[in-house]
Amino acid sequence: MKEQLESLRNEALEQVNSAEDLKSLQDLRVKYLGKKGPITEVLRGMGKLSKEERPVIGQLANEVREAIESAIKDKQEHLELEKIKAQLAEESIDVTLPGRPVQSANHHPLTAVIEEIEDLFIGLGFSIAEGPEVENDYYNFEALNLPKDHPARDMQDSFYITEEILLRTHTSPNQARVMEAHKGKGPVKIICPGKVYRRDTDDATHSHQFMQIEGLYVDKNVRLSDLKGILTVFAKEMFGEDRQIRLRPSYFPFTEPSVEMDISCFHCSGSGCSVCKKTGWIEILGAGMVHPHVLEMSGFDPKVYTGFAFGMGPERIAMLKYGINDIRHFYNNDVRFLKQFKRA
Ligand code: 2U9
Repeated sequence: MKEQLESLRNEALEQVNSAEDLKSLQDLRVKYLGKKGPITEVLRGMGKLSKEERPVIGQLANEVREAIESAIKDKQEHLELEKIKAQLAEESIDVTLPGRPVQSANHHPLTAVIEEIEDLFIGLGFSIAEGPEVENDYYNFEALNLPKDHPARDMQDSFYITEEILLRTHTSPNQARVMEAHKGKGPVKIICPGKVYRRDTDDATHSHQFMQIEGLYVDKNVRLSDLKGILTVFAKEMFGEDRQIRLRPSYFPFTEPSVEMDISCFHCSGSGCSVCKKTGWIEILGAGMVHPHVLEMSGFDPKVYTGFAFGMGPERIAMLKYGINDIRHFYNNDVRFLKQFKRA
């Protein structure tokens, strides 16, 4: 019995020692220490032994069981450690690998130009005012000195929802709304940016939907020279410190007198090139003194108040500034175009 137990210990320890994984170790535990295992069997047969043999064999059987248990425990710890080490080696991260480039977004070039213009005018004391794109005939035309039969309406044909409701053809109706809300009391000093619509056929320089930025300053003693000063600051900030401006007489139903503003060519400084079509000057915007009748219709007394207004197309400004040759690029959302305008 003694020899049997000792050889059982040697056999079990050898097998535990050479176990290659946790599963075979578990099988060995069941085989040697389980209820149907050889040690349990020895302990169960103790009754058949003599009084003298019983404690000796009992002690030995316990020692063998403890030895096997402890060997299994040690081996289990060893195998678990090995498993973690293998896992760590397999899943290790090489922190020296270069990262994947992150795609950074940028503003749409039109948004960037509009925000640049807005910032400039905010710096000159103007506020931003936005209004509805679906307008009624009164604010879009009548309040701006374009009564129903006025020939200038032909140049601003729109998309009509009903006879009286249309998509606005300019941002001016919003200025009329703001003036009206001031109830005849100045100053009104606003910049109105936004989308406008015209029934035009799209080509490289026309679009049925485009952006406008208009400005309005109504107060006591506002003069054409104030308009000239503001526009000079604008031209220099947007197109370079050495820009000069010139005002040419023009006509708009809502301003009197009306002017068009040119800047000296930023490409050739006035000597004549393809950008300025050999004239030395580039047309930038339209402006004028608010027509007394327009002031009156929006609740301002033209004997007390005067005002200037101007309007420009941010697409045209952006096309000139960045050398873009087709207005449709702004609306096609081609990333190859859009990602060229990343600001530093
Ligand atoms: C009120 C009174 C007067 C706004 C003005 C212009 C001149 C002008 C065009 C330039 C190119 C629009 O983008 S464009 O098509 N605009 O030339 N706009 S004065 O005058 C106003 C506006 C509102 C109450």
